[in-house]
Amino acid sequence: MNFRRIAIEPVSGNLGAIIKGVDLAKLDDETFAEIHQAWLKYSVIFFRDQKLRPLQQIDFAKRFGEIHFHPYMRGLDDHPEILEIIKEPGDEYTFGAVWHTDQMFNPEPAKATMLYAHEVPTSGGDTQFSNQYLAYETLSEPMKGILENLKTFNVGDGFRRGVGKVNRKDRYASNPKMQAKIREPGNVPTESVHPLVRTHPETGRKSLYIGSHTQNLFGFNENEADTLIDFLRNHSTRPEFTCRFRWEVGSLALWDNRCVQHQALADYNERRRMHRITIAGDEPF
Ligand SMILES: O=C(O)CCC(=O)C(=O)O
Ligand SMILES: [Fe+2]
Repeated sequence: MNFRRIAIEPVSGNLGAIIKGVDLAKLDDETFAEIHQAWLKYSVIFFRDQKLRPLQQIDFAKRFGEIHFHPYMRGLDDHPEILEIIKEPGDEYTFGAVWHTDQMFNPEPAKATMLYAHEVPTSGGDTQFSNQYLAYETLSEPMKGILENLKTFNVGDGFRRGVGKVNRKDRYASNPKMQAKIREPGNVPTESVHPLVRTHPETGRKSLYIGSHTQNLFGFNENEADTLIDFLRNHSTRPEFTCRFRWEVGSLALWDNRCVQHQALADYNERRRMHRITIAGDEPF
């Protein structure tokens, strides 16, 4: 596709692009169509210097599909579609600071996540993204053969692998503002079974579907599953599959959870405040 209304500046060799020449508060359908194509092509897109009120961000998000509401975190009082991600100096818990794909513990995970920066640290607090098409394509044929048709078991709280804190309130204890957003009752079940190799419903490409929520592989012994999961999590986040985004106030990122893992970097001790909207997705196949 030729891009006529937007300019594109890739941020790495394998995924991610900054889209230029666009004011997201005043978007026409033709420009949106190009943005959508760029999103499918680069898997994560970024915009700089946007000035969006909450309703304008919600309107842009709705162009990609229905809004997804987080199962156990509350959004803003006036705009429940928006979850404010906030970290204050002294907070030790950083939301999303491990490689993952959003809502993988959900039977119908959010297809996309949009993050819009309101306050950013003077340095640090970048976000990394990793291309899961490549993670799949670079596996050997015998390994692809083993992984084909495998199913993962995923949970919202890592009880066996991962963070090791089963109770959500405890997990968020060192970030009181995020802890206060946990819905009551906070301990709603968050479990899912998904294909380890999935097909993207829009691009038709296969990708690896794994992240920090993945606990087990069906049919394998625990140590077999652990070994494979460890290998795949390392492989799927190899530096050459990734890009890294430096936030500025007014930056907006939109990533495709069907083919991208991401992680927040916990390398700062200043206030950082983002407005996050997730878009509903379908059952992976
Ligand atoms: O704050 C970030 O950079 C990303 C956090 C995250 O994982 C998310 O918003 O889904
Ligand atoms: Fe995330």
